[in-house]
Amino acid sequence: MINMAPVVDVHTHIYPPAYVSLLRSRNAVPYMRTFADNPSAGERLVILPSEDAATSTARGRPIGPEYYEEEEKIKFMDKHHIDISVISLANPWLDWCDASEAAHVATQINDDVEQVCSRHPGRLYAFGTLPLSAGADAVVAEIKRLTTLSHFRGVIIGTSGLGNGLDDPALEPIWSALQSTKQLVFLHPHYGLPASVYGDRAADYGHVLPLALGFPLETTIAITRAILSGVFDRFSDLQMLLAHSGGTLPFLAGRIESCIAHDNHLKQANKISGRRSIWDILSTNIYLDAVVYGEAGLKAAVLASGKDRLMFGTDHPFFPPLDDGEAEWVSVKTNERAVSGVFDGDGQARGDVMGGNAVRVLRLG
Ligand code: 5CU
Repeated sequence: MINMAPVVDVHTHIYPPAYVSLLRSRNAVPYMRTFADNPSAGERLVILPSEDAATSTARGRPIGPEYYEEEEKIKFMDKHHIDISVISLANPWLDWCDASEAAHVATQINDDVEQVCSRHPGRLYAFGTLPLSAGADAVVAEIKRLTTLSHFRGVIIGTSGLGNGLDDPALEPIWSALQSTKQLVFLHPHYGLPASVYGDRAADYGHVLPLALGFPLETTIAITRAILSGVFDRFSDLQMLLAHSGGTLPFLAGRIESCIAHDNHLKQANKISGRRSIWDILSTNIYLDAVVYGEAGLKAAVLASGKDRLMFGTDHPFFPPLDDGEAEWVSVKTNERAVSGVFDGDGQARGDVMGGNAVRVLRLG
């Protein structure tokens, strides 16, 4: 059966103008700058903690209009036959922002993004930015305000929450507001793992270790802490979309569940019986993007959460081709090919993952 659903990209970032101005005004991570000792490298974006210490080609990454110009997003969508994108501010969001300024900056960025979406009717929707460094009251206020902006369908957050991770009791009013306003939480990594785990030769391998392994493990740890602390027991209607197919959660869910069942500390604290299982949470509260670049990872995601909870994404503007900027992006084709491979012979499911699920869940169009 042919599925006529539009193709929707739920994992696609932008740094709107207000954010770019802030990055250009800074000298500490995150910042954007042309380095005097390497001007031919052009303007560089330095966002990851490990990037600042690096030298030459590993120091930041080249940044151009594809990171901040809306027309570049539309061109990319057209080139890759993407009908609708749900754009989100890229990491590290406002995690670093001074508490006294974060609420104002979040408002400015969300208003910027609302305007961007309005200029492309039917093509762009968004996940909002939250002023997490300003504390729970400011965050709840922005969550409520987002419901008055017509293109927002949820929020993007990093793994640090208010600074103490996603098992922090101080997040409860935020989970409550997100649940009651029915906004999807797009959980995305940024911090990776401590640099020491990558060893002395990590810089020889560019960004591979932090991005390929640090990011997914960071997401896995963050969501597991949320689950262990009972967030989904207390907020049973809260819905989250996990970046990169949940990091490694689909693959490790069985092991986590088994460790819980065999943990004497949890037993003594009476925290084992009555809790919801990870499998139940995965199939009820968790959506996974299909940004995992291979069929094995995607099959684990389907087995864990179900084909009706999986949504295509690209991670644009990250992972552009290294050589031919005009070509279709290998990173995008790899994800598309994985979806086609896993749903070979099931056109309905392929179409749902490529866009139908996002249209239904995010009320697009
Ligand atoms: O290449 C990278 O560093 C990144 C990043 O920072 N954020 C993201 O979403 N994808 C890739």
